[in-house]
Amino acid sequence: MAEGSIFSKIIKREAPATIVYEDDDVIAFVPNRLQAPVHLLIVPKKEIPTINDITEEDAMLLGKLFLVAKKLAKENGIAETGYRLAMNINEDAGQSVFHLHMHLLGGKKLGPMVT
Ligand code: D5M
Repeated sequence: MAEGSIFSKIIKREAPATIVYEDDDVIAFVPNRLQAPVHLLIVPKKEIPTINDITEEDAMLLGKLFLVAKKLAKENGIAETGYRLAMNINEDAGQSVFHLHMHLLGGKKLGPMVT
């Protein structure tokens, strides 16, 4: 399901995005609709639709997402003030792009998690 998603197109430079980080395994870019003053998406290049699809062999990759999140939070000046890392999984959580991604949100006092 992640094949050919908009995120795969961004990774392959077939769709535009403001990319703020990239290495062999992970890319991070600005979403097209900001939900906080600082809002970034941290995305594994591997096409994994949701957390339901991860396996043991993805453990290092998932750890890398957190390391990139930590670095980007620091770079954006929100490491100390606070930020939220969030993943939406499937319909009830409102997942709209079925290529695994972590939202990094901050730059203001964030509201409650469950709405
Ligand atoms: O989050 C999906 C996220 O993907 C949401 O922040 C919008 C973002 N998005 C969707 N299409 C694009 C493009 N073309 N560029 C940049 N960002 C995009 P979810 O958790 O699945 O609701």
